Amino acid sequence: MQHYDAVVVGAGFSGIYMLHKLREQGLSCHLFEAGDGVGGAWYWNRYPGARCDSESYFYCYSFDDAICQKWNWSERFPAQPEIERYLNFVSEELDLKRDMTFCARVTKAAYDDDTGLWTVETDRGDAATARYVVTAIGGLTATAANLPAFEGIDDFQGQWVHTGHWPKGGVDFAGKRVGVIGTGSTGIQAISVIAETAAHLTVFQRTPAYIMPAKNHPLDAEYIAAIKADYPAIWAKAKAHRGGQPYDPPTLGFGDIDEAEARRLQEQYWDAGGLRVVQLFKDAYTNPDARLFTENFFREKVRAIVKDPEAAAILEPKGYPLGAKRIALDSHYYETFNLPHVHVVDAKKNRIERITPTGIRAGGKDYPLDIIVFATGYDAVTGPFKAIDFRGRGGQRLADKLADGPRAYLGLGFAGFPNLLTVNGPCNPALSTNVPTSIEHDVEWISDCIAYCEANGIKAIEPTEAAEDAWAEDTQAKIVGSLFEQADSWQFGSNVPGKPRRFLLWLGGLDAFRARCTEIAEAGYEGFDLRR
Ligand code: NA7
Repeated sequence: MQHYDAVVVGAGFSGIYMLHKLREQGLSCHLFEAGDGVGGAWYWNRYPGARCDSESYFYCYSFDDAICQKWNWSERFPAQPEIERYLNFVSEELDLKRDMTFCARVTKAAYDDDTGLWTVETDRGDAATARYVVTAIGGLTATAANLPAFEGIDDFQGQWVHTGHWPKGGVDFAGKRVGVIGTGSTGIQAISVIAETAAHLTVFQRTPAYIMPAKNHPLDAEYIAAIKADYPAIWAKAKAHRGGQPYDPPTLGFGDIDEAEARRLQEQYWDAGGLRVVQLFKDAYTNPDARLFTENFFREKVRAIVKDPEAAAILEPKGYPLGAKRIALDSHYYETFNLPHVHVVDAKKNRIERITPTGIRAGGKDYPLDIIVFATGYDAVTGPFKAIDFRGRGGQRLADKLADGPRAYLGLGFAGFPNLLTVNGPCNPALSTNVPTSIEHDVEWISDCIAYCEANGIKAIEPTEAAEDAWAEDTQAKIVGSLFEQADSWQFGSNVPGKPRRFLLWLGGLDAFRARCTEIAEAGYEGFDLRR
């Protein structure tokens, strides 16, 4: 059996950088990846319209200025193919692919108490031992796609597909009657593109989202040059920001300007695209008047764009406060519902009862369909860990630890699982931030931690039960009184029937998280058991 110092699982943003860091520090490393190329979430999510809603110039690595200078983003908000190309470019620049095995899904990783080694197995029969295993499996991944258990799906005579593992050859919607279930950020992106070729499109919407125009556009050479010259300052700002974004926090309070001026700024920011509308006021989420003012602006926009008042009433966001669920960016989403062949069904009022051989039955009505697209999200954060049979000390199963909700120390490791380190694990802030900024932090922290163990003769490191308990509790404490409590969301696990309603992300802010992780490391890895 092949032996390595470290095995990395997954070749997305996390795994690519993790492999580079560990290799750079002289360890023998290998990476296993289920897809036939690098990309991770950006490999599997090749559905029509798939696009990032962080701006391209900071949705990328900062660690290597040569890479920053060499790569040119073509659009303000990068589309899936470009992000996949970027990750291939980085992997090739750093010559990483020679240490990667593709089409190899890790199915099991077990720790041997006697040897202190992990054995990692894949679905195609690879097996390797390693002293360290680092998971770079993401929190919203194909292995943990959420496919609601609708009755009748096996009898559907048409084609169905989940956005999280979209066929590489694409899906041909031309002339087809298409149904899309789900209007989270994925459905919102896919719907307007599917509508371009489908003969008829029915959208089944359970909860209307707060959506802003992305106003995506190509980037010109002058803009790109200015960004490249400014990268040191951009990265410093992103790393100090609670959301990992290189933005100045808003300074304007809702009461600081009159309503006419507030309205003028809202219009200006709406036209500029991106998240500015919700970042207009520093108290947009904490002051109920500010929030209502912003929520009403969204509702007015929907009513102004969508011509059919019945459709507008279904689409306008309501029933939960702004900020309680993820806000989405769109390209012509609302305008799509003005097309004669596009219809929206209120799937809260008219619940999807079943899939029939010829379509979907909702609210007692049959919708004949040729293709059903499930844009129904993921068993987020804990799902990808439960999809692999991780066995720790004494054969304990990680899936059992996670059965009652998210647990992990800092989202970087689990008690009972020595030398298993996790980039963006449960109870980590990453998915509430600009993810690559968080990933870089976690990868660098893990790499430093392993270097510390190697330098100090430490054979095994794992969080103590007490530290893990305290962090898991703090994760829940952080959201008490927050808006998140007022809605069902994947962040709460409430999109997956039977999943405990426990918040999956640590919401203390990336800036505070970075500071805490540094303190912990400087204190000799406080909260960890280190065995020589
Ligand atoms: P999300 O945000 O979890 O959205 C899933 C959508 O599917 C959402 O509109 C759900 O409605 C809907 N859904 C889920 N189950 C059902 C059933 N049973 N019936 C009807 N509708 C259903 O997933 P996305 O893929 O859009 O985005 C996930 C993250 O990936 C995103 O936040 C980005 O960070 C990247 P609901 O809102 O639960 O009523």
